[in-house]
Amino acid sequence: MWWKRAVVYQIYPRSFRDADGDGNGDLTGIIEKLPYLHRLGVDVIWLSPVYRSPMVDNGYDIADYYDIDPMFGSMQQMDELIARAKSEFGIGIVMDLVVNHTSDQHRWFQAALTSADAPERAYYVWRDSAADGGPPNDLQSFFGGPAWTLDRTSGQYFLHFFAAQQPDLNWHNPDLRHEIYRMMNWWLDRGLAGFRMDVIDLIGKEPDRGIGANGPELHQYIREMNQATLAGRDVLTVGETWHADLAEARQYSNPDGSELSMVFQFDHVKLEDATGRGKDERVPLDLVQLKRTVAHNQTGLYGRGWNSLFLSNHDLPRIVSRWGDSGTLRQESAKMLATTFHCLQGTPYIYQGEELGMTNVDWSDIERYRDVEVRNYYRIARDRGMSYPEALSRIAWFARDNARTPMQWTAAPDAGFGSTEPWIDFAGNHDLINAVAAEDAPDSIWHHYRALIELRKTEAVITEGKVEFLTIDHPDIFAYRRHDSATELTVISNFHAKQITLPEPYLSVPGALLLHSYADAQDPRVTRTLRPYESVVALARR
Ligand code: TEU
Repeated sequence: MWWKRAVVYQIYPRSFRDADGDGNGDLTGIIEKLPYLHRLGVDVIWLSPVYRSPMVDNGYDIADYYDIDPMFGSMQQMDELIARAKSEFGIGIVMDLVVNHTSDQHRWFQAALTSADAPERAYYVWRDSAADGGPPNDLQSFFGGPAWTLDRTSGQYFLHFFAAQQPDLNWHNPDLRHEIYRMMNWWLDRGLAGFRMDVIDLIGKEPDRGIGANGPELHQYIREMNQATLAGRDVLTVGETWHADLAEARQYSNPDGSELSMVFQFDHVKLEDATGRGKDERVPLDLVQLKRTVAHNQTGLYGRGWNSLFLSNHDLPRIVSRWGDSGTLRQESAKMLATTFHCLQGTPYIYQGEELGMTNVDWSDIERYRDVEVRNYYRIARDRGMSYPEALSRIAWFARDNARTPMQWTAAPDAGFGSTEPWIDFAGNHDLINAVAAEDAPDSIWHHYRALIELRKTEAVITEGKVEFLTIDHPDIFAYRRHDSATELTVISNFHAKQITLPEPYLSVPGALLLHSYADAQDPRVTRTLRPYESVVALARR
């Protein structure tokens, strides 16, 4: 279970590095940047999809699982990436596995459209219209609007939980499942280190009963998949499960290895759900609720499963803009957030640019956004009468494009991303925020991430130690202890922009300070205060 000690770096290929100058990132660009990732210290790259795709959802709509999209390169370059990452840098490649749905351009769906008798017809989910001729029921797409689209030729509707160009696969069909396992083995045999499984909690769907996530046969399929593909291979598997509570997460990450290594739980990034408000509303962070949520899963999975640790991905706005300060305290707040999550138990995931403290965009024109989800949201909101400024302000807060602007390598006009106009605009601050500047500055966010990764490699307590949450009701401080028989590590973070008095119990925290979110590293036990976003790690040997 090497993945318990691993740190994963997520690459969104289209926005990472454009080596061939077509405005889109590519595999050659990733190969070129392997030394950078090695200097940061990561063990695994999770590559968002690079398969052949019409790019309605930037590769999450796959037209051919056995081919690389020409936008990204070729199968030969993919093999080269897998081989060189491993042999030159000891880095494993985890591919995105998108098997809840395909692209409507996949040959299975094309065959299904051509003939209602084609075997592939049963790979998808078809239903007759309701009595009024409308969709079979009112299931909604996660991208807005009905989850059913009419196929005029057959007069039947097909299911799509995402865009209409992403028809859902029917996992109840054994031939389909067999095809998926064959494909997974084909990739694993090429030397992959594992899979990140896109919306895997939807594969047990029962649309007639209105069930998307956590269907009755979900875990049966995961176990079957495990037996057919993963069993006997030492790989990292992580399920993207927006609907996994603690009980579900335990089942997926059962230490008996019958399902997956771990899952992404999203409770901590969708706290607003509990307030009944949407992700398009600027709900301030409820820190106590965040701590309760994290503590619930940390203690609940201890010894009974495994956590993933993340603050960002390609679907979420930039964390420093959301929970930190994207202005003057950007460095301090980004380091505080990273420290707080990286010292918990689990496998940490870093999303490209997070290690630089990249920020949200500040766009006042809808035309600059590229994401299908944003475009659908905009259309529906405007149809319902929302004003243009209101729609834009909401989009600026939640848009996935926030995370998808080109990676900021240098201060040059093209940000070192590539020499032509990129497919999506720059966030617009790479003169200040870029990898070259970050590597050059010893007190940068980048060096802080490097130090956190190194600390994980040297201190076993971070992987295995017990976790105990401290002053969970405190409105500003996120603090916890990790301990084993040899070591005690304490993290104390001020999550807010105001200076506070360090509460009494923390004055006697043992050990030397290893990490600090401020460049001038004062000891809060001496100053008796925590400055805005001040965060420290103390380590004591027993
Ligand atoms: O995301 C699943 C998912 O539920 C997201 O649509 C999420 O609700 C939304 O992005 C939050 O803004 C996965 C992929 O990570 C995402 O990029 C894909 O668009 C989606 O599946 C469909 O494959």
